[in-house]
Amino acid sequence: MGVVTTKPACLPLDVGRIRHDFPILSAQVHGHPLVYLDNAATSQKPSVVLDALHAYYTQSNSNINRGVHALGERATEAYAKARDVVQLFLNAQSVGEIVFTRGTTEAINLVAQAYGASHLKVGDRVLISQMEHHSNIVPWQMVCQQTGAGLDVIPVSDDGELMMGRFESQLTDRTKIVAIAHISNAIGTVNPVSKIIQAAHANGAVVLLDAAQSISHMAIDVQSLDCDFLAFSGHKTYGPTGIGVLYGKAALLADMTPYQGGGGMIRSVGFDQTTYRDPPDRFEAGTPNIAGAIGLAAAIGYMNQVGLPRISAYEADLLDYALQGLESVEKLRLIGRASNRAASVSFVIDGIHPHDIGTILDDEGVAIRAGHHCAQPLMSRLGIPATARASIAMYNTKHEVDALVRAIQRAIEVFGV
Ligand code: 7TS
Repeated sequence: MGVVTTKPACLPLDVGRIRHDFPILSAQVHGHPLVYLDNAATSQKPSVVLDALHAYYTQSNSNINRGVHALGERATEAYAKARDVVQLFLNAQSVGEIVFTRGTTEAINLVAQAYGASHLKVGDRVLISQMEHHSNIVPWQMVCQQTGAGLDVIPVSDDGELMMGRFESQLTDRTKIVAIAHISNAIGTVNPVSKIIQAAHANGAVVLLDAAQSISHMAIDVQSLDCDFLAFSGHKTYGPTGIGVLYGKAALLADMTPYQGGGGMIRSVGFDQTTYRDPPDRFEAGTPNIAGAIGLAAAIGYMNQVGLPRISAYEADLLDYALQGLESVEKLRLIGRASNRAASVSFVIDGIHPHDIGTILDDEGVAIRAGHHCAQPLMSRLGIPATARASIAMYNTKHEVDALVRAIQRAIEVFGV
């Protein structure tokens, strides 16, 4: 009789192998091995991304969509291929739904101006939350000022969760746009975005999902989520800075007028009349970040190879370990206690300013972020000016979390609190 073996559906992530792929992780800082826990600000880049950038600039560098020459064709093809990679990654219906931008911030501004400015009028409402990053607040304030629409804000509980009961009553037939973070950059709350999207659609509103903090931590399928727009940045997803993505449903993009004009986005230009190309070109005026798109495609290829379900499982375990470690530190207070959380953990220690915590940790080679995390309204709600924040990526280890906890203990000793 043969022996039946069952293979685990998903082998655990091999962090040792992964760390090898990121050259910067072997750096020393102030005589200590680098412990990089500032991934919510930007992630480090694997060699495949660095190599893709190098190969592009050494073998294919050229402008795109104009060329009769070989390099121009190569660059054009590589840029188009990068868009295909993003389409598959998000499971968008077509490549026309993928607009390359400078990052999340530019993608949100694009929707605010190219959709919001022409669809909002006096009396309409835009609904955001109290835990948004400034880049999902200010563009909406600007377009509300332009159009006479108003801004509503879903409140956050003491635990750092959206108050969904309030959301349901705030959502009315005057709500035209709901713009919401998938994961809070400041406190790591994972928001119930499927519920929000369904409720918004039932009220006739479109939904923009700010996926800046979720895209490298969980698999996202825009068709099953049914979000109307989604924004993310390449540099937080193991890719280069200066490149990001706006996903928009084809029917919505087709109905939007561009908010920037220039080369590459036009069909024909006359002094009396100019006509625009179809999306996505319509929204990509000027020479785009060609190398950035190619680097982002390489980063997505890397994440796909490791597998987002595997990354999520590994990071969930690591985050639990970090929460336990931090909770064991006397005098440390965790900020944000959402039941569903990922990636980032914020804390304060009474008597030590978060910037001082950050400086002492840096002396030990431990990189975290201190400040308001571009979420000042959330900080006000929680009654604090700032926090210290550790944020993880797939290459972080329990050993590094131990180093974080040790460095915090040292900060407490130094300040004698
Ligand atoms: N939205 C969220 C949720 C973010 O976390 C960030 C950046 C942005 C938008 C803006 O992204 P950008 O790439 O366009 O700048 N968040 C952070 C952070 O937490 N620390 O540094 C940047």
